[in-house]
Amino acid sequence: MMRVRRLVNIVATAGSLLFASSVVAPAAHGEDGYDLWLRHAPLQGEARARLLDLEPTAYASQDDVTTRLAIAELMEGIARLQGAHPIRGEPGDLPGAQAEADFVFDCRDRTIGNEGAYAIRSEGEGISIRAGEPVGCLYASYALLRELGLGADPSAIDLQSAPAMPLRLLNHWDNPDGHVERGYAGRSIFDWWHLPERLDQRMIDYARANASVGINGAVVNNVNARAFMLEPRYIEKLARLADAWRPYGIRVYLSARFSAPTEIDGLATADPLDPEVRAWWQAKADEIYAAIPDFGGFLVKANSEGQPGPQDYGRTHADGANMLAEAIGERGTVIWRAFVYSAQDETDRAKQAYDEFVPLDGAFADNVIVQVKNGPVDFQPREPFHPMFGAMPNTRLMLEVQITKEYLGFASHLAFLAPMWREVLEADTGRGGSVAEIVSPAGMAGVANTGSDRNWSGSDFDQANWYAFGRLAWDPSLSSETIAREWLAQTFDREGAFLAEAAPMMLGSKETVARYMTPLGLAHLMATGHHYGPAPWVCDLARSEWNPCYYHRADSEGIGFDRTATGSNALEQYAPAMAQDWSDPATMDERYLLWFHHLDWNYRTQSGRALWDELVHRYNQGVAEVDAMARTWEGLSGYVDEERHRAVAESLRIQQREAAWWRDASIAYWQSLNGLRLPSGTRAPSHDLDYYRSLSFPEAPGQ
Ligand code: BDP
Repeated sequence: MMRVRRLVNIVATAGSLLFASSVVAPAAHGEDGYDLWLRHAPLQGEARARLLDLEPTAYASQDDVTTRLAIAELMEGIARLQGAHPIRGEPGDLPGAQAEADFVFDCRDRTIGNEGAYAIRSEGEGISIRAGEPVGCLYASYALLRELGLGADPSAIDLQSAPAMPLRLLNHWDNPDGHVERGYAGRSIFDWWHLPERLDQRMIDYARANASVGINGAVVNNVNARAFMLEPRYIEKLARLADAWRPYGIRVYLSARFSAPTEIDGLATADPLDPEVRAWWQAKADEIYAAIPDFGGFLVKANSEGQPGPQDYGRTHADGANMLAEAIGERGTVIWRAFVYSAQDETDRAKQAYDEFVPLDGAFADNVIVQVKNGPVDFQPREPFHPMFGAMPNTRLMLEVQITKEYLGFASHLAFLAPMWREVLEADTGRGGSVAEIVSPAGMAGVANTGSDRNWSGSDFDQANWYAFGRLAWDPSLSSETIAREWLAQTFDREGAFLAEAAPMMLGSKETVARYMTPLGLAHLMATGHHYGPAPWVCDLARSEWNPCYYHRADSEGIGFDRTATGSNALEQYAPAMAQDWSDPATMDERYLLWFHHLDWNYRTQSGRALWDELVHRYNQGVAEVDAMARTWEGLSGYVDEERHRAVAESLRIQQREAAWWRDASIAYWQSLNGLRLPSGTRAPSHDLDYYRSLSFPEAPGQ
């Protein structure tokens, strides 16, 4: 039914509430990316005409702050999609009537399921939104806006969804002084200095962005934690954030430094079996819960890269985790990281987490989750999935991925990470299911890429990785293509011709980076410390496993890490079927070739080319693909506002230069070892090896 649209006041009634917003002129500034995927740009043509049949009026059978938000978000979003420019008004007190509303919310429908589950259906002339809990209604509002924004017919909506895993968390590696470890988007978004009195609007916009993709918690400080963040003054600050985020369904978590009792209160030990230490953590947990009743829990990096932990006292990871779990009790969760490797262990860094944790299976308390990185080394452009997945059937395991691109070109290289995460989630562990199935009772954590940059993530395309993380944690079966197209349409333009060019560019981008940085399963060839740029020649750092040479093992004869039975035998940590897949270089997926095998330079690869030629071929392919991406983007200027188009084009120019640098520096180094000529027709490195070795970037960000 076509109704007369009120152009001055858009009124939504929610039970006994009136929500009003007024139409204002569009803001004068161009697009700067701040609105992320929540722009709700006006629909055009038929899709717009269909949506104009609905009036942004809503009714809800109950009143609570999250339901109000769900309504406000939906009403505002619908108005924007219809072409109005609403600003939010104050909720008023006028009674509303269900019969007059086009959007009817029931956010306490117990038949729908737990937490975020929802059902949205076109009914009569309007749309009904039902959820078991108010946060489900909030997720439903965002889902409906997404669908309508993609052009769905409002009279044929039928959406049901529930989160695949309970914990969908961002992990911020933000320090209290505002520096972000591995952050490439400016300073931290958390203004600890001015909290609790001053709450930046960004904290609300952040919660909103997270909720819109189903993220339901944030660990707000670096895993390399400062003990003082557990002091009372920080608990106050944290409580203010928790209050601001609660309506959006975002719980706060803290990284806890294991030695905090000694550092904050001068206890003689942090031994987890010491009664005084246990009492300290108990009191600390009680203090936090008194201020933040829904505090999520602690994340702990222990006995890893110099962090304190239970092993300092001859205790195990389980002893440490269980002590904290007892202090927290049923109120929250202890998330214990499995990212550990020891300086004393001469075997293979890729094997160490498994060796330390798998014997502890079953020893962790029920409210402990062990958080495992996607691969066994460290967020490399390409790694096989971590062998711990599936190997600890009596322990809840959570998947940790890195949204910030420490090893994938920072914020200047375009690399869409959904395909990488999908590969891990889909991987069949051969031991009770896929990685997605193994982690579904626990969840997924993403190391955040947010910062104070106006566009949040340092580049427009890096927003897509934040978006993709949330969408996959909600539903790991979503295809990368679906996610890419959704994100592009909401962020830039819905035009089919635009999506047909831009989506494939995104989908191949991560593999492109792997080709020009670490082709054929090579890993960890980045420069020391900041990890910016190539330095495969570094062989003299104090700890062997900090050296690129440790990973590539190249010499005059060959290259690669032998992880078969003749080498470290890391393969045996996988289920036999998986180990089998990777054991024969002649038949395996060659993207993992040199991760598992050490081969002669003249080994014949599956293409028929010698290994050396194949390596050079892949470097060149990677560089050519970046050039193609830059051309594709150039051709899309008609679809994207000038400001953002230019910003992406400039990043692509950096990526073109750096991809060539990666290729040339790497080839020059391998040639210095193998003395081989370049395959005919190949362009020689622009400089000699000494030049590449002499480059130094002490100011590179994120260290
Ligand atoms: C490495 C990072 C380092 C982190 C560490 C971790 O270089 O900054 O502290 O991971 O995950 O990749 O703990």
